Amino acid sequence: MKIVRLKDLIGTPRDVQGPNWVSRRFLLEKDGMGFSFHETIIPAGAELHMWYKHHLEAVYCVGGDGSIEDLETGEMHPIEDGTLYALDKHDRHVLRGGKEDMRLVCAFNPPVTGEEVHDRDGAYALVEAD
Ligand code: 9YT
Repeated sequence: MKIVRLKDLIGTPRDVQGPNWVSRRFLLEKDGMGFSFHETIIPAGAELHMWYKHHLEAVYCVGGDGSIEDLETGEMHPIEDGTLYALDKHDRHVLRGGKEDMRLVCAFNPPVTGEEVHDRDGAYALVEAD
């Protein structure tokens, strides 16, 4: 059994920051679970264009607010505590922070290795994932 505490990830290579996001990677490919598991914070008012071409991702909001725009359909969906979105079609999307920082819990299949550069990982504006 593994026990992972957020406070022990801060400042380690599992604590990754971009201009519009912070992500703490609780579980990576090398942890052998078959998925990776992250907590991502999207600051209030931030905007991220993302496209995970080779990963499926489920994201569950546990705090704050924001929205997701589905770039395939043009639909906009509000996100708040208790909302999950699943990118089951490798959906291109725009994630926007709302009035408060948005706190998201994310799982990736296949798991993120931690070696991806952020644009390859789809987490940088307007850059395709690998
Ligand atoms: C919200 C979201 O897509 N989070 C993904 C995790 C992040 N891209 C990471 O850990 O690199």
